[in-house]
Amino acid sequence: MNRKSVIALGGSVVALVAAASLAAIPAQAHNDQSDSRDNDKNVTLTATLTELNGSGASGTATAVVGNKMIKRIEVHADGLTPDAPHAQHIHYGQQALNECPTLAFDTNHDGRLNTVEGIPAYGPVVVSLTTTGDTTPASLLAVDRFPVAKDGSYDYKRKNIKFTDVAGTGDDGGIGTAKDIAQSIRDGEGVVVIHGIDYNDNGKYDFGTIGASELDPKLPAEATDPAACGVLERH
Ligand SMILES: [Cu+2]
Repeated sequence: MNRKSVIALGGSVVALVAAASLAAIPAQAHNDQSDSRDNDKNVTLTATLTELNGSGASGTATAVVGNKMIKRIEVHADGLTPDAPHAQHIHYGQQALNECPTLAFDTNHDGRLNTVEGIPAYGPVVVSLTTTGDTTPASLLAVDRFPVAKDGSYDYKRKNIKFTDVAGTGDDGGIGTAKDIAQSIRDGEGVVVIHGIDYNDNGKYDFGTIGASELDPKLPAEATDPAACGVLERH
């Protein structure tokens, strides 16, 4: 072996060792010890929202989460049904995949994903991103307190949203505590979902094409079907 090839070999060993130690860093960063130390520290999360159900909607969300609170959150969305309210939530469930659903989750094979069909992917609602008042899952369908998409877009901001205990989001589908939910959101398991699609393009949510919502028979399914989705990831 000549001198040049020995140097080349030595170089690749160094590169390999460097790659191995780099690979070890993210694994350490995600162990339980470092997670628990995050409790009193603000973590910034961002989501890229992409369309569901062929809505044509897209957007971004940014949240700063510290302790058991969302210190601030912004959602910017466009391509939505114009001049209509859009329910928006953070979804999470210990038993969910904590991802956005694909059409594979369309369990009744009707070609559209309703909100309930998406729950195995994104989990139940843990925060209602309303414009005023209550932000708990109790407000998940408070259509008069969600942003209205003027010309199809909106910019939403809100501060100091407290996490609460939420039934169905914990171990074995039991109660998830505010603390555990906050930690899971900080760990990148929260999913932002924007709802509302005018499938038949008649300028309003109506019962015409797809009937009533599986969540509330008084609401059209057009008002509640998911239109955009993105995972709140930490960087
Ligand atoms: Cu939702």
